[in-house]
Amino acid sequence: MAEAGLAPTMDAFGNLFGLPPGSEPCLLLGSHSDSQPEGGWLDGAYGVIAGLEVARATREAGGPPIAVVSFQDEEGRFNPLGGSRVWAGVLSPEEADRATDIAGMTLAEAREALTTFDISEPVPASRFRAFVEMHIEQGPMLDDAGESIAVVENIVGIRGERYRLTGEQNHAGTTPMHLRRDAFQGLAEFAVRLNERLAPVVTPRTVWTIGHATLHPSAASIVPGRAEFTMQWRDAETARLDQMTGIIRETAEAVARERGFGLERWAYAEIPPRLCDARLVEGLAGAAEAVAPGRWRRMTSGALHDAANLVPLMPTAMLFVPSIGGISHSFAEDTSRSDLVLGAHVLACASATI
Ligand code: HGY
Ligand code: MN
Ligand code: MN
Repeated sequence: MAEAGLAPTMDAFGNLFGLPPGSEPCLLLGSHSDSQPEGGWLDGAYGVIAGLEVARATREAGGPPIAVVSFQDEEGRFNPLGGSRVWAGVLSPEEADRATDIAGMTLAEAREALTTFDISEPVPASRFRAFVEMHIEQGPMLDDAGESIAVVENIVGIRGERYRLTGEQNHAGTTPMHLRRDAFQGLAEFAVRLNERLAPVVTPRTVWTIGHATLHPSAASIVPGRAEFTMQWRDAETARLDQMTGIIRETAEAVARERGFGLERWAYAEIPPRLCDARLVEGLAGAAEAVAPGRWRRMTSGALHDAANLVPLMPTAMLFVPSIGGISHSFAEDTSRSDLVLGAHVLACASATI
C-alpha cells in the first residue's frame, strides 16, 4: 500500500485501509485477505491486489485518488463478514468480540495479537463515495459459458445457526438399538427430513449447508451422546429465507421431541439480500463491454461478500472473473492468468468512469 502511495491504516478489528492523500471522498476498491481452512489463493486476495494495482496505476497516470481496503474475518472464523460488519456498524464490537472460533478462542483474545500494529481510529465511511469489490465468481457459470467477466446485480442473503443435540452417551456393544438416544442418528434424520421439507419452498438457486459437525465423545465404541453442527442457508429473497428459518427450526424441534433429545440453538449470522447500485452496475457494464465485448454477463452472487455490508453506506457494486471448474473454498481454486489481468483492466476502465 505504501509503495502505491497509500497510507496503511489498520483499525482495532484488523480492517486494513490504504488511504490516498487528501480528504476528498474517493472511490474505494478492495475485498478481504483472510481465507477459509484449505481456502484458495484468490478468494478475497485477488480483489485486494487488483484494487491496489488499479490505485497504483491510476496514481502514476495522474488520475483521481483511489483508496483500497482489505477487510478482516470475511470468512467468519469468528463472525461471517465480521470485519466489514463491525466497520459498517451492523455488528457491535462487544458482540463481535464474544464470538469464538471452532477451537474456542474468542475474537477478543485473537485481537490481542494486533497490539503489535499501529492501530488507528476507524476510517469513517464518509471518506469514500463508492465501493467496487473485485472477486472470483466461486461458481461455474462464467467458466461453463467461456465468458470472462460478470457484473454483479445483487448478492444473496445468508442465515446461520449453531445447534446442539443431546442424547445419551452409551456402550456401542451392550446398548440395544431401540434403547439408544444416538445424537448422530438424530443429526442424520434431521438432515434427510430437512431436504424433504425444504423441497417445496426452494428454487434451484437456493442453498443450505451443514458444513461443520462434531460428535461427542467421537469414539468408535461409544454411542455419541452429543452432536453439534452449523446450519447455513442462502437465497436472494428475504421471504424465502424466513420460510426456511421456520422449517429448519421446526424440523430440528420435531426430531428432538420424537427421539427424546435436548436441543439448543444459537443464531450466528443474518445478512439480508442486497441490490447493487444501478448507476455503478451500468458503469461496470460499460467497462466490461469495452474491454471484453460479448464475453461478459450480469449475474447474482451466490457467495456473500463484504460489499453486502457497504450497500447501505455508499453506492456499491461487484465484478467477477471466472473460477476454473467453478471450484472455490478449496486449494484447487484457480483462474487463468489472462482472466485475472483482464479483470484488472475492466476494474481500471470502470474506476476511471464511475
Ligand atoms: O461463504 C461465502 O460466501 C464467502 O466466500 N465467505
Ligand atoms: Mn471472498
Ligand atoms: Mn470465501
